[in-house]
Amino acid sequence: MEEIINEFMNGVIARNSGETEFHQAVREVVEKLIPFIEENPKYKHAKILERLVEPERVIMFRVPWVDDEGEVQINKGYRIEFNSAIGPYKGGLRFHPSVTLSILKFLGFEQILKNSLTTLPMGGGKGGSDFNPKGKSDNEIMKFCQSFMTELFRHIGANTDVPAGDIGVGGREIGYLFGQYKRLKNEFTGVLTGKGIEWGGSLMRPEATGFGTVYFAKEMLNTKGESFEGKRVAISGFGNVAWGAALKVNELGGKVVTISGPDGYVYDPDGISGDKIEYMLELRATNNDIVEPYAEEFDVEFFAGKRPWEVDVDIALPCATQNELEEEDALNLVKNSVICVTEGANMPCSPEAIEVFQKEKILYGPGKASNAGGVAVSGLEMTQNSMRINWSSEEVDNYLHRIMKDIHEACVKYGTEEDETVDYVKGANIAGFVKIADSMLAQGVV
Ligand code: NDP
Ligand code: 2IT
Repeated sequence: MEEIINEFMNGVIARNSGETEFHQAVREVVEKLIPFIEENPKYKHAKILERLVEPERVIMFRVPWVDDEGEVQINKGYRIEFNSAIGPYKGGLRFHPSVTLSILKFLGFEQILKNSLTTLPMGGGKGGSDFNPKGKSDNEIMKFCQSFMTELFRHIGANTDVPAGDIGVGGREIGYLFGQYKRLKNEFTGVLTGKGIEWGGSLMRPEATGFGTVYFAKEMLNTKGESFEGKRVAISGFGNVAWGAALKVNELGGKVVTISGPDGYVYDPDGISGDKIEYMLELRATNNDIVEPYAEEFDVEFFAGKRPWEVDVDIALPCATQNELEEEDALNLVKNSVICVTEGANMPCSPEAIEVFQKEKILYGPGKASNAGGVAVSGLEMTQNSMRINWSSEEVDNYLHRIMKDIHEACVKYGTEEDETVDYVKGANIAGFVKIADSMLAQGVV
């Protein structure tokens, strides 16, 4: 089996040279899928996997704009329309200086399987720019978004491709992007999700990814007769996902003791709750991208240049970015008897870290399953837009809760091993794949 996997990966690496994050994401998936496909030859003969790793369309474009000093700036813009077997392309936009084609292809690839897991009819896509929002004025952000949409608008649509937010793209950016789309197309449609409540957004969308991650972790803990009650929890990041996760952990009786930024992490032994969580929103809004001011504001310790995984906790929720939890961090968590690691971010744990967790039989939830709540509520926003009605917070939250439970069940169904433990990586990959693969088979060689 190892040989077949290596041969497949060699092909992927040769055709997508230098795209290391994309290779990493594909390897994680095919390691679990190839043994399954070998047992199901119909997928093999139709070359479903070979087709799955090739995006249907990649759009790359220039984004020129003028900054507040009157200087011309040029960024790269991208949209990866990866797979439309089960619905219109769907996935976020990331604005961050680290954005490359490789990063967006890894995210778009993961999104195909994630969206399938949500049970909603959404294909996979991702986009973004190497634009750095750090230190930019509101006017500059608007100018950039308008220029970005001036090219993107011709490729997207409510039934074609529906972008949303990701790192560096929140409610403000979606507003500017939507305004420009509407102006260019002269139509008011659900072409983006994460919109404001007054103009077509869904209640609970800002909370959805973090809440969903914690609902998923709750289900995982439940398989061991455990819960969040009284547990110490390490969260990384201080953005949208980290914020939602912190709120829900508190509601379920857990204590959040860390958040982090690119500058380091803060350790708050009394717990990050109430006003302190609201302060996270203030921190993000400053556009300074540092978490240290939290430590000054609440008189707690700040660890410069360090990651929160060295703190003694029961549960870890990485919610910042890819490859932010590596082998050494995993060993630290294990040493401190962590019982559950659930990903709020996309691919935050390196392959070596995942190996540590799986070897030690620690509950490990991969992002494509555990952070699917964000895109799931995006799907519910699309439904509400189509119906031209708005659901209450309670209705959306009930849907979200049910979807996360269903995803957990699907992982258990496809990932339970002989010793009764659950390999959530295997479960998520196979459960997400089957629906896509069967749809691709039905639609012929396209
Ligand atoms: P935000 O922009 O709100 O926050 C991102 C956080 O991660 C910030 O604290 C950010 O700090 C930090 N971060 C980003 N890049 C790096 C880096 N290279 N090194 C260290 N820290 C970094 O984004 P979100 O909360 O929306 O996204 C967080 C994660 O969750 C991402 O992996 C995203 O793909 C994933 N996700 C998001 C969903 C959503 O609906 N928003 C849905 C599902 C997953 P800084 O900006 O200062 O670098
Ligand atoms: O990674 C993700 O799932 C997202 N950034 C959310 C995508 C979406 O379309 O809501």
